[in-house]
Amino acid sequence: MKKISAVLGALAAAAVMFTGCQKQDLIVGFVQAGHESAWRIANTESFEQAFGKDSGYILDMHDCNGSRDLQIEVIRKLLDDGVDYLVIAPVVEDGWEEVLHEAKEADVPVILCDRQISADSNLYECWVGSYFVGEGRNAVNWLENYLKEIEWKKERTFIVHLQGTKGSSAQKGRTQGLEEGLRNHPEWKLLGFDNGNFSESGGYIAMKKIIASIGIDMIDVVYAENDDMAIGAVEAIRETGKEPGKDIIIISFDAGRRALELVKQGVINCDVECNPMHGPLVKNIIDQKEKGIEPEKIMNVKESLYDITNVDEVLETRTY
Ligand code: GZL
Repeated sequence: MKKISAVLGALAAAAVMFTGCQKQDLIVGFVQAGHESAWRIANTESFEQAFGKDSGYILDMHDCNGSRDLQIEVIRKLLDDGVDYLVIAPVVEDGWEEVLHEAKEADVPVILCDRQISADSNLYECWVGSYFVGEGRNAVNWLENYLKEIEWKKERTFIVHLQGTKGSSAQKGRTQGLEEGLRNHPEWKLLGFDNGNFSESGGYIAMKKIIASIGIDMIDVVYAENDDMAIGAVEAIRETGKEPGKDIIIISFDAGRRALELVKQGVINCDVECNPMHGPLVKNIIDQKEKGIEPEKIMNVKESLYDITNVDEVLETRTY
């Protein structure tokens, strides 16, 4: 009799232990591009909030400091560690096939956010991000209307182009938008361009180099592919005594708070929004997948464009 009660007691203890134990939190490996801009910091924070305590997930985030090769190295380590999901914000579009095949073989779902990659779309569940070509087209459309509005009289409009990280889909899309504008407007001339790698110092140095080579007086428009480079360019222009936003039209992308303040002050004339809040969208995708619901392959985020006429609508509520 004693023996039976001992066995029953052990079974009961096992049952309590089993039913009492928590569902293990799923581990989400987040392979972040870097920390190059205010946008990127806001993007990281959106993941830290979405996958925070009591979210049911553990976020294992790695800042890869602008290096695609380091991202690939981190992905292999996370696969070895046995993550349940991989979220990747790729630095550039190329070089992903091999490591994504490894993730597929390990049966670890991959979700892309922010920039895109040039790999077989069967290698990842979905992509969450912006329509970068559309952002560029919106900026060009704004410039067309603005030049009409101010009754621009010059026969030629000379544009300086500050490019973001070469080979990133944000750079490729925004550059395509400008290139289409230049093709459609023979009176617009690309006076100079340089790459500022989406950073403030990069934008400042690139702008200084262009001013040194062509002179400040020739420049009518600066098309900067993100706020940080635009802010750097504004500083370089101010050092010449010219007034950015008045003597030179400044176009930017991201629409972060710091740049929107400059839009309000008339220093940046147009800021095309690029929404960094991917964290909650990606968490929802994983929540759905855990319920057996497959995500849409492409999920574009909602975005707008701000200038002096509508910046007040967003400035007070902008948290990043
Ligand atoms: C756009 C993102 C770009 C931002 C930059 O989705 O990839 O990278 O425009 C950021 O600010 O550095």
